[in-house]
Amino acid sequence: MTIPDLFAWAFQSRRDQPALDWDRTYTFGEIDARAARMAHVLRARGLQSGDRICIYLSNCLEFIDLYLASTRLGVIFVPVNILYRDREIRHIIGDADPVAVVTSEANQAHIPSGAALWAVEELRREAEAAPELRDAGVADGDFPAAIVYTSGTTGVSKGAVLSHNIFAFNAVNLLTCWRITASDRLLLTLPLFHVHGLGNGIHCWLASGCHLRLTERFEQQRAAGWMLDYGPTVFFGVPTMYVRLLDTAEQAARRIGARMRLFVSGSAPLSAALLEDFRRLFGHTILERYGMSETLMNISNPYAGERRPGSVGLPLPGVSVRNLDPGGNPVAAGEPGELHLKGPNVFSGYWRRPDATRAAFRDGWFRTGDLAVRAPDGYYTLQGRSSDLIISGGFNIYPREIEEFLAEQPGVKEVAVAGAPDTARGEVPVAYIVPCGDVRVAELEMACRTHLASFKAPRSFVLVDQLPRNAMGKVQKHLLPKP
Ligand code: MLC
Repeated sequence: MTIPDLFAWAFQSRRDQPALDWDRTYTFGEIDARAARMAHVLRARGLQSGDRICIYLSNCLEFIDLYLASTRLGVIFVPVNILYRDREIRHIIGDADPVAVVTSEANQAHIPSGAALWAVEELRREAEAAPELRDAGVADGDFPAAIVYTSGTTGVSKGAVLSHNIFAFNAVNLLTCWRITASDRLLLTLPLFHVHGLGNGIHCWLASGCHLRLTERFEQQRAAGWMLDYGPTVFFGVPTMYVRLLDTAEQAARRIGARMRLFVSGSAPLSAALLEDFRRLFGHTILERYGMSETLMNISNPYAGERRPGSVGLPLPGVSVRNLDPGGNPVAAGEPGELHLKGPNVFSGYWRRPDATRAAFRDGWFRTGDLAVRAPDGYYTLQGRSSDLIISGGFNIYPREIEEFLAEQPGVKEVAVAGAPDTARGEVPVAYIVPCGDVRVAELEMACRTHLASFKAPRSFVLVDQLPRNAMGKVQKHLLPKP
C-alpha cells in the first residue's frame, strides 16, 4: 500500500473535519489541498519519482506539506535533524545526493556550500498561488518513501531506506494495537525528522483521521499548559519528556490524566521508577514500546493487559523476534541474547551501502545490536547494547563520531567518549582526553558546539594520563573513571 492510499480515507471522507491545530485550525480538505499545491511546486521545479529531497526544518506546516507532496510524487523524502551542524549535514547531502535541500532562511547558514538550497519561505509563496496537482501517479508500496539517517557505528551515519509499505504497516499496527481512532486528539511535540514523530505521529494522525496539535518542539515550561488547553487523548513522548512532565502541579496532572487515554514512551529506556512516579501523578501507566529507524515499531506493551515496568512488551503483529548468543544459537527464556527481527516492518537496507546492509542482516534477519531477555510468558526486556551507542533525550549518539572529531583537534593525543547516567536525559556523553602539549578544554567544547549537534557535545571533558586498554589494545570504557 502507498502512503497516499493509506491517507485517502481521511482526505476523502473527512474533508470538512478539523484535522490540525497549528497557527489556526486546518481541515483535512485544507491539508490535502496544500499537499496538492506543494506537489505542483515540486514537480514544476523538476522533481521526478526517485529523486531525493533533503528537508532541514524544525516542525512546521510546510514540513507536512512537503512530506505529503513527496510521497504523492514518488520523491524520496530525506529528513535531516535540525540540530545537526556542518559535518553531519555535509555527510548526509553527499550520501543522499538530493536535487535540493529545503531549509528556512534562518537556517541556511548551516548548509554547506555547493548544495542546491530551496528556501521554505519561497516554496510557501509559490504553493499559495499554485494549482493542485492531482494526477501524480504514485509508485507502488515497495517504493522508497523516505531515507532516514541513523548514527552509524562506524562514525558516519547511514540512510535507512523505508518503503511506503513499511510506514503503512506500522501505522495499521499501531492504530489496531493502541486503539487509535478518528475520535482521538494527538498532541505531537516530537521532532518530525525522526521516525518517532514522522512514522508514528504523522502516520497515526492521517491513517486514523484523528485530530492533531503539532508544536514546533517540546518545551518543558509549556507542555502541561498545552495538555490542559488542548485536552489530548494520546501523547507520544521520549522518557526525557516524561521526566520533565513530573514538574506538573498535582491538580493539573489529574486534570490532564482524566482526559488522556494513552501515554506512549519510546526511543530510549523508560525506568521502572519513572513509570511509577508518572503513574502516581497522572494516574496513567505509560505504555512502553521498542522501535528503531530501520524497522519502525517492533515490540510493545499491550494496550489492555499488563504494561510491565522495565519491559518493552510483546512482539507486534507480523513481527518475528529471535534472541541469539554470539555463536548464533537461540538462547533460552531468561537468558540474554542479541535481538534479531524479521517482518514487513523491516527495511530493505542502507542507501547505497551494500556492505553495511549485508552486515546488518544474518540469514534474512535484521540484527538490532540490542541485547534482550525474553521472559517465559513472552515479554521482552532490553538489557543493553552490543555496541556502545549512547541515547540522550531520545537522540542516538555513536561515541566513535565524537571521538573522530576530537582526535582532529589540537592538543588531543587520544580520546574516548562514553555515556554517563543523567536523570533527565538518560545518558549524556563524556569525553576522556589524553592530552599532548597544551590542550584547552574550553576550545574543545566550543569546537564540538560549533560543528556537532548540541546533544553530541560532551557534557564534561576529563583529562587522563592514558586510556585503559585490554591486551588487544581496545579501550575498556567501563574502566574509565567516573566524571
Ligand atoms: C532539543 N533541542 C532542540 C530540539 N530538541 N532544538 C530544536 N528543536 C528541537 N526539537 C535542543 C535545545 O535547543 C537545547 O540545546 C538542547 O537541545 C536541550 O534542550 P532542552 O529544552 O533543555 O531539552 P530537554 O528538556 O533536555 O529535552 C530535550 C527533548 C529533546 C526531549 C525535548 O531531546 C527531544 O525532542 N528528543 C526527541 C528525540 C526523538 O524524537 N527521538 C526519536 C528517534 S527515533 P542547547 O544548545 O541549549 O543544549 C527512534 C526510534 C524509536 O529512536 O523507537 O522511536
